Amino acid sequence: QPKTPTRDDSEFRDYAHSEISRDVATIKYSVVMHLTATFLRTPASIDSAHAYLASAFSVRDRLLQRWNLTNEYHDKIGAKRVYYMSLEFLIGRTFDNALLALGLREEYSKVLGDVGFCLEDIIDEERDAALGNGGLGRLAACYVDSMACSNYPGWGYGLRYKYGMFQQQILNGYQVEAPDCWLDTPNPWEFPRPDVTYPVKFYGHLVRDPHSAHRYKWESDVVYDAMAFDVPVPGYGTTNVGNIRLWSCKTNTLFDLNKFNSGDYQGATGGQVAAQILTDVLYPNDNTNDGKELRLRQEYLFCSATMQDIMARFRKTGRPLSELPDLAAIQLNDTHPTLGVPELMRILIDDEGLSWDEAWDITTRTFAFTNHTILPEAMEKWPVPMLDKILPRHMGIIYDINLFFLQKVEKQFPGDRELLSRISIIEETNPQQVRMAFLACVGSHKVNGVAAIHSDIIKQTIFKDFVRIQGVDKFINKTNGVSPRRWMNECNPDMSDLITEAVGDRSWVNDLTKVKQLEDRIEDVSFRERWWAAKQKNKERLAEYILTTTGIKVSAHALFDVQVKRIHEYKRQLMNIFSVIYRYHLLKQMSPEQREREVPRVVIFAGKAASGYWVAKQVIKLINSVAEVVNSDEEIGDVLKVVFIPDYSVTAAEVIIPASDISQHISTAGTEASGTSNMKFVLNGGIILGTVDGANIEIGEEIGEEQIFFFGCLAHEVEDFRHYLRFNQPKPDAALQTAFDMIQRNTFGDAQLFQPLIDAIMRGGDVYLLSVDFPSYIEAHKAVEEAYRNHDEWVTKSILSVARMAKFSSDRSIQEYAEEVWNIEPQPVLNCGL
Ligand code: CGF
Repeated sequence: QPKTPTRDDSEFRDYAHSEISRDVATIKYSVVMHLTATFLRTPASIDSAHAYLASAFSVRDRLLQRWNLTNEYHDKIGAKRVYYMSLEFLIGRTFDNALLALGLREEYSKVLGDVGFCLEDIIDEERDAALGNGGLGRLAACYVDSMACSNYPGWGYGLRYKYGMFQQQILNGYQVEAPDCWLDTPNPWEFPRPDVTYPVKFYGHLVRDPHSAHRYKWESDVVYDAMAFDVPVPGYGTTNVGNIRLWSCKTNTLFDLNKFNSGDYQGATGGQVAAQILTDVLYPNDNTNDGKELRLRQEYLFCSATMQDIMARFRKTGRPLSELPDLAAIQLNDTHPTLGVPELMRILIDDEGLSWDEAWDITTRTFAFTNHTILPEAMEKWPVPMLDKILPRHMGIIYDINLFFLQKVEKQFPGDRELLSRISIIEETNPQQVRMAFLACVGSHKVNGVAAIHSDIIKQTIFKDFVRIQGVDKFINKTNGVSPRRWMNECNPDMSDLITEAVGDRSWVNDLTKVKQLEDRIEDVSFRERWWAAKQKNKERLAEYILTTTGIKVSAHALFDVQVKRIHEYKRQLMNIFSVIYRYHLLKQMSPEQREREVPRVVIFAGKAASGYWVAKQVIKLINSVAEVVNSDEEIGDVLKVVFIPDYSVTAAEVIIPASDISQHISTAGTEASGTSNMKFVLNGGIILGTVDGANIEIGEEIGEEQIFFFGCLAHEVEDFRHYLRFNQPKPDAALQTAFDMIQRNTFGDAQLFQPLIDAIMRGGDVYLLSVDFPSYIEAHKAVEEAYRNHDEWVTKSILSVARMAKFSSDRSIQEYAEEVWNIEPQPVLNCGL
């Protein structure tokens, strides 16, 4: 071994550890340097796109410096880290978030102003990082934000999709999907790591180790390289910077020079194309599992690279493998990363030479699993033949995991064959299927749901037998939360200033329990007026946004009634639009004087439908068809407007959510695991109209039932209603029947287009119970309207709600996970260097 010369690195260290000066002149210099040296701009060729890029790169310099410091420190002290494995991270924009975290917003505003740009316009140059479908991916982004802000050593792991969530266009009322080429322009918020690359095998065959019953050598020619990109996650008001490590399939090593030399140009690049496809696209399905082979390969590439990386970091510590769970906690965000379990087993047994029992003990002490849904269509299952072909070694490990598990259960409950077949990881269908939720459950030491009701439901349904077998303590609840940085401080500056005034400083951004102090201001007339003015300003901003995105002019003085989320039958946008139709009918019956007395309302929808989800797409079409008729009805004018905002995204949500008066979270009871937008709306002073479902329930408990409008049947009643409707024709009330009649009379265009939506209720068993909940839904709308007329009471509700929402900070969720699941501690790097 050649000896590395010892060098004095103290000077490098000093520079690396001392913060780049925060004064305006230094920032200006760094922006100008990036403009000229990174982007080759001359003063004449600077445009706002490059002003954004250069500013973002200069912010990134600071983040990366802190990134290094954070990781160097956590390595040095041997801190235990949590690894949050998620196939989705719905990050949105980073620039503004980073400026606020670093406390440099004013400085950058000045710098950009000095060179003729307005910070707000520059912020608008950034494209969303939309590497997620909806709640699950956004939750992951909030969680890594909270880890950084609360100084927990934690990383996210995910995939760097070349095409994120598709762009939604509305053409003739229909959703049309276009690719999201978000990496076409430089992405300042990632740092490529060619030095962090791992080979990932697929297919091939196994050679048994003659010395061990459990060890195999996996031989395969299909090997792809997964390369890391690090995405720094700014910590607000702390030096700590978190990280999301995203894997991308590297293609350059797959160029076949021999084929090229022999003239087979297509063949020469064939391997590259096959590899690249692996990390090209995010599957645009929320709450559905479509079982595509490419998706399985994506999942494995992700899991293998991640497990190899975690092991490489662990090996550097020199500690024995049995101590892996003392240094690493791995959280499975849904079942998508579950192949991490057999992959870690494979590494520990085949590469490290551990026995099965040693490996299993380490694995189950390391992993924990979050379930996000009980919808049957979302349950991930992989056909055994497919898994066996692509990952022969893993299929073998899964068989063994199942065998040992079933043997244990057989000992515990001798002779209960029914039980064995219910809990088997392998489902005995034709072909057999691997039930990923069961594999995740068996391979983890803790399993949690994402809201109290949901955690109870999973214990009574999919994991009922597992509770009996493994003990109830393994199954816990961790109610979701959202980041107050993005979902209050960043997206609602005026309301945030008022909270800061009430609290005395801005510390509530990292400690949401302080918003309680808003209650002291509840009688303060000037405060209340300014509170309402802030809401009004947000509504004007949204009215402007609606005008530019849809061409529809709405009055900011109307009640803003918002339902924005993925379009899904269980979320019941259809029930909402039926109620709009009914309202339209009522308005048409009224005299102009009567209409004058109505509360004017703008009903706002946004959300994407999975590209193959026909019903959801028809719902979008119906909403747009109703909008067209209502909005052009001069008799109706501003009393009712209907808007479908296209291309819902994190950035759109940041404009829409702060502007709501009421928001609708109206899933059939028991179907929405938690919801997180419900939290965001209330944290922005909006009121919920919702069912007794998901986190709505806990929000009601926290803020008081006077602050929330509940309606609809309860979760425990759902099965009885469904059973009844399987054998009996639904009986729509007069209001719902009116909506059906209007559609069927071609009021909103060709009735045939929408008949299947009505048929699903009238002939298809009304699975989502629209006919059951509609009467109480209409009553709840009336109650909302009455309450809104009493302006003073409404403002009180709005302030009280925010004041009592501390529980729904993702900081609280992360602290609970840290203490009860991961066993990790905050490790601030404040006194180390910077
Ligand atoms: O996860 C969801 C969301 N649609 O992504 N689930 N999944 N799968 C649930 O449906 C939401 O209720 C939940 O809030 C979210 C995050 O846990």
